[in-house]
Amino acid sequence: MNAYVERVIEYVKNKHCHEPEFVQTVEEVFTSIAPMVDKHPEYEKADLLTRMVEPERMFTFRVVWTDDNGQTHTNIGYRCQFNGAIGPYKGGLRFQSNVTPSIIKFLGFEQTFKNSLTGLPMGGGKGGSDFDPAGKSDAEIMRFCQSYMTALYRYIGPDVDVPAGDMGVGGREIGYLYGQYRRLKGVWENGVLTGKGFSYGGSLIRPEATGYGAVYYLQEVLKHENDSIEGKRIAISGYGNVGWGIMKKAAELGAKVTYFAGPDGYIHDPDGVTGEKLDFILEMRAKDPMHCKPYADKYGVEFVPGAKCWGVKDVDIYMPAATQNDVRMESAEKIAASGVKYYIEVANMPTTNDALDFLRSQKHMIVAPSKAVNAGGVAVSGLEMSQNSERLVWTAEEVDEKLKGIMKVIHAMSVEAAEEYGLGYDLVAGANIAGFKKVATAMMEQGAF
Ligand code: 2IT
Repeated sequence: MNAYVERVIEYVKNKHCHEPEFVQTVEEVFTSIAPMVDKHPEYEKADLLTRMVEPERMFTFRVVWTDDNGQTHTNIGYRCQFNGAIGPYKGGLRFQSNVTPSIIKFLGFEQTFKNSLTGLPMGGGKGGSDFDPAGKSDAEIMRFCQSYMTALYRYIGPDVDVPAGDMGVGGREIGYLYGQYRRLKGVWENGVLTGKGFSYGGSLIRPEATGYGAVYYLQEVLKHENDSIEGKRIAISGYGNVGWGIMKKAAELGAKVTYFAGPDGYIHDPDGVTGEKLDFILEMRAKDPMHCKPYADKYGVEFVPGAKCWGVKDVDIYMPAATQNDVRMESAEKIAASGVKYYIEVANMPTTNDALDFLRSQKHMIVAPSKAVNAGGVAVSGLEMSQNSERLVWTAEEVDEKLKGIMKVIHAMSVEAAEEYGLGYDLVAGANIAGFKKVATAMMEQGAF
């Protein structure tokens, strides 16, 4: 491998040894782009790669809020403004008790290359808090969001940094965050956040965009293999916003999700999650996000407690759509042994590096990386920013058409980038190289800082 790339990976392993997820993503991305660095010796002189692994800025802040019983709580807030070379920092906020600086940094690093892949002018950022929204009342969520925004509002803006949702942050939270931003600034700057409600500048299709985009990307992969989505059976993990979007779009296109896994085990529904079952999932999740068993009870289908559906044979496609490091070596071995051809990552970094390398080495498999597959979400966030700055509203059809086009281009760019370096149909390397290229060029042209 390229010696400069090796040195920077060593640097990150040593300097950031307390940030395992961040080290993991840097190693994955930089291993992929090594052949490109071979051809660009000027990167080393400009120390481009070290500059790329250090966020432009990252800060923490105290978020204090009072619960419904009058008890005060203190959480840690984060915002990482990772890379602004190609546009304002852009990326979601994650509210989850396991959030650490390492998780925020890995997500911000991934976001930088993902946003570049969309072709839209957005830099990379990420933020969040170790606040756990599970079991909190609506009023508690509102007070937390108001306190969070009070700490953050000076450092963001439509041309500065544009947060959105991620796990634990949906339309409700974005509403409270936006309300507080507007109250503090006294201006109508709705381009400061994306994923807003439609009544105050949100884009149609944004809630479904990540799941829909993932299925559109899958269609491009199938097309490449002279295959089609019609009749395909899909196993996914996660049934949040993203998993739900996959279920819905797959059903619309004549495929079906026949397995889905949650925190308590997995469901096998051979008829697929279609029709009113899609509404039931929303209800079930709103009542209790930790259990999917009620689905099996309601529809009389199989529920396997405490297990993941990795390795089941009666599917055509796997789509991990839950969270990072969901698929480790042990699961990857089962997936490879199942004979299933398509492994399409959806959640950010759902596969450990050793498991990903193993799956990519399987001759019978095609592996697609999350930073390309899930980019439809942030792409529609970019379209929301465009609508906000132009003070106009696009129809659902217009947004959906644009999303489809963007997913097509992301797949085509990845194919082209991999071919340019003689790597064949390598969607993982292709996405990394294509995403990296634009950021690298912009940084080189803007001088050393
Ligand atoms: O991981 C992601 O791309 C997101 N959570 C969406 C980010 C965004 O700004 O829409």
